[in-house]
Parts: sequence; C-alpha cells; structure tokens
Amino acid sequence: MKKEEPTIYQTVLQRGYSRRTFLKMCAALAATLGLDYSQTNTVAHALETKKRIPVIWLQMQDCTGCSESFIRSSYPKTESVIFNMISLEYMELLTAAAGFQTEAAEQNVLKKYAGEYVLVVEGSVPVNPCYLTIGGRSGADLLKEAAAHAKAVLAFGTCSSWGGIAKAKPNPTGARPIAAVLKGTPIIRVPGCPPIAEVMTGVLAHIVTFGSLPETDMLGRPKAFYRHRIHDKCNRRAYFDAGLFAESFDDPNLKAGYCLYKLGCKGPTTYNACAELRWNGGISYPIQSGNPCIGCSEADFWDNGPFYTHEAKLPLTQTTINPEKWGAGITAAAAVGVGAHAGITAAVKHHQAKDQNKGDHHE
Ligand code: FSX
Ligand code: SF4
Ligand code: F3S
Repeated sequence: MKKEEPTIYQTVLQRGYSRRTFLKMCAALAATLGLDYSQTNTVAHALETKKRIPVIWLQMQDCTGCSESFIRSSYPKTESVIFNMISLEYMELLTAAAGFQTEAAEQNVLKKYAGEYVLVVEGSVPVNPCYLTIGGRSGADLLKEAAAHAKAVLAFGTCSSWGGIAKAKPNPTGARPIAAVLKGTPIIRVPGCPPIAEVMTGVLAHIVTFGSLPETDMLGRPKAFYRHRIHDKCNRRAYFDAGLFAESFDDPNLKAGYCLYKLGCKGPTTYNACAELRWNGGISYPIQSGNPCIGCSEADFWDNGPFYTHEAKLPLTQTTINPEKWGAGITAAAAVGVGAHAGITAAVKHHQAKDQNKGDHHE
C-alpha cells in the first residue's frame, strides 16, 4: 500500500463520521468477529493504524447471488465495510464501465496493487473451453492471472468452493471448484448458495483487523462461522430431541415449531452459521421460516437430493440419516433423538473423512 494512503480511521473521519460512530463500528465488528465486547479496543487500535485493503472480486460461473448477498450485508453496515475497511477496486456487478474499459480497469488494478490485494472469487470454473470466455480469454486463465499476485484468495459461495450448481450432473460445462485450477494456492472457502453476508464481511474484517487469515477447519472454512452444524443451533432442535416431527408441509405442527427432519432437512450434516447469525440482519433463516435446510453450503448439495423428501435408502451421504433406523428398538421419544444424533455424527465423520481424501476439493 502506498505510504500516503490514509488509515481506516482517517478514512472514516474524512467521510464525516465522528469518533463515536467509529467506535460503534468497532464494537459491531468485534461482535461479527466473535470477539468479546471488551476487545473493541483491539479492533479500534487496528483500524486506527491499518490501511484499507484493496479487494478484487471476480465472477466465474455463478448467478450473482454471492455479490447480491454481500452488498446487502447489514452488520456491520456494507457501506462501512466496503468504503471504509476495504477498497473494492474491481467488481463486475458494481462497475459503471463496460467492455474494453472494464477489462482495462481490471488490468490496471492487478498491476497497481500486485502483492497487496485480496482476491474474492464467486462461481465455478469450467474446464470445457466452450464456456465462460471473457474478452477472448478463458475464465481459468483470468483466474490464474488474478490469483498469481494476490495476498489471499477467498472462495465466496458454494460454486467457487465446491463447484456448486453448475457442477451438478450432468455438468455440461465441466465446472470445477477454483481449487482445481489454482493448484497449490491456499484458499479460504466461504460456502453457501449464497453465503450469509455477515460471514463474508466477517472474513474480510478479520483479514483487515488482524492482518492475517482466519483460522480454518480441515476443509479450509473459517472456524468462526463453520464450526457448527445447522442442527447444533437449530431453533427446532428441542422438537427433534423429543421425537416430534412435522409430517408434511401443511401439517399444523410445522407452524408450531416441530422438527423438519422428515421433510428432508439436511441441517444435521450441514456446516453453516444460519441458525446462529440468521439472514437479513438476523431476522430469520430457512428452517425458522418453515423450509428444511437443503445443505446449500455443502459439496455436491444439488446432487445429494432429493430435497424436501425424507429418503432413507440412498448410499451413505449427507442425505441418508434415518432416525427410525438409528433409533430402532428405542421406544422413548427422546432416546430416538439421541440415537439419531449418534448416527448423524458417525455419518458426518464418514462424510468428512471422504472429503479429506477427495482430490477435487484440495487440488
Ligand atoms: Fe449464486 Fe454465487 Fe449460489 Fe454460486 O452464490 S447463490 S449459484 S453459490 O456462485 O452467485
Ligand atoms: Fe432443525 Fe433440521 Fe435438525 Fe430438525 S433436523 S432440528 S429442523 S436442523
Ligand atoms: Fe443453506 Fe441450510 Fe442455511 S439451505 S441457507 S445452509 S439453513
């Protein structure tokens, strides 16, 4: 970063915000990062001394849902994150220019901030050369070029993390996760279709605040946001444990809060922060609204369906946990829940061990 550039705090003041507002922003950030309120000072000190980080955001094969989710983040406010903590130097969705102008803008920022920028990638990369050509160059080529001088590479969304919907059978484009193209480059995965806005801003805020990458699990996901399954924090969990399940979508018990497991809920095998942070500024999330989790942050979630159907006979994947089977012979309703839980944990471990060995996710 050039010496003359202001710190984040100076930028905030230059934009007319008071120190009081700045401290409020630090408190909100500390909360987003999972820090104790007393650590607000640590965040404030970091933002007083650090400069904004340039971010370059590339879109590959995607639906733009990740960008849309990001620009609607409400906590901390997007305008704070985008304009005060990071400098979003290139993002197709928000760029006013088009065609050659946009391509030139990208080349300029890649050169100007070489070695300093964080690269965010949304969408999968096709290996079939008939797809995703931008300005005469393949998506894979553009991705490799942008990653070559990035300080960090963040895969925002299930598509860039795991391949996502485009990679679902029959995968006509040959869609792959970005790790398959950027072999050997460490990548932070922030899956979700799309990811929760506050999770994306939280990861960026961590990098800006601490000058380092957040701690990740064995699949490269930030532990702060992906350490729990939806099922662990679900608002319907007490009903699961009590063996009380909604039997259909028009079952009045669904509205009463009964567990959605028999309607195909994938919460027991899905790692994401929806049940903790919730969506739209903490208002709700699919399960709270009566919709079973479809596991949108997990690899191959589209092929691991069917959605909304309790299916017990598929091979052992994230969709095959069966409370009747795991709870067989146990009569007390609560014991059914506990039995199911043990089975789910075993299935999750199996699934993870498989994933760890899957070259696709770690290429
Ligand atoms: Fe869409 Fe992003 Fe899903 Fe994929 O989100 S919401 S298809 S994860 O790449 O734009
Ligand atoms: Fe919640 Fe789904 Fe688990 Fe039921 S199965 S407790 S709805 S996550
Ligand atoms: Fe996706 Fe399930 Fe959350 S479907 S949005 S991971 S509740």
